[in-house]
Amino acid sequence: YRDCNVNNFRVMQDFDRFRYAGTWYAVAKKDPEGLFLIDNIVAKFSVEDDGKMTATAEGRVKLFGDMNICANMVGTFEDTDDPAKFKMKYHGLLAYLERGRDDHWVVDTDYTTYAIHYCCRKQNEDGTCQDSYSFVFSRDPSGLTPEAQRIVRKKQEEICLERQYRVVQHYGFCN
Ligand code: AZE
Repeated sequence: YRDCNVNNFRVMQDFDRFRYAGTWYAVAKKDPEGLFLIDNIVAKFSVEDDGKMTATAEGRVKLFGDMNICANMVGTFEDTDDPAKFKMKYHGLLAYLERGRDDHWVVDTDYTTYAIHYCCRKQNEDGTCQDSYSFVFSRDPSGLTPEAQRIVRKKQEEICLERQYRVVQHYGFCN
C-alpha cells in the first residue's frame, strides 16, 4: 500500500544546503500543466552569506508557439520548518518569462551523484497531487549510474510519479 497524500511524502532527512550547492543537470523530468522548461536544463544552487539558498536555472522553452529560447531563471528560497522543504520564488531574466512561487522539495539526494526534486502546485481534496512537476538531477550530464537509477526509481514510486518522467536531453542549446 502506498500513500499518495502529498503531505505524507518523505523528503530528504537533515538536508544540507551546503553539500547540495553547485551544478545539477536535469536528466529526467515530469512536467506540470502549461508552459515549462523543455530540455538542456541546468540548475545551479548557492548558499548566500546570510545562509539563504538561491539558484539559477536555464533551459530551452518554446514561446509564442514556435520560438525557441534559452530561459534564464532565478530562484530564491524561503526556509520552512522542514530543512528539505522550501518555498521558491522565481522569475525569468527576460520580462516576458514567467514568474511564480512554488514549493521546492528535495525528496532525496546523495549530494555527489543524484537528487530528486518535487513540487506539487495544486492538491486534490483528498491530498493527492493535481498538478506537479519533478526533476531528477545528476552531477554528471551524461546520466546516472545504474545504482543511482535504482534508488531514483524507488523514490519516484514513493511520490506516486512512476512512469511519468521523460528523459531531458542536453545538446548545448544554452551554451
Ligand atoms: C528549478 C530549480 C532551480 C531554480 C529554478 C527552478 C525552476 C524553474 C522554472 C522555470 C520555468 C520557466 C518557464 C519559462 C517560460 C526547479 C529548476 C528557478 C519552473 C515556464
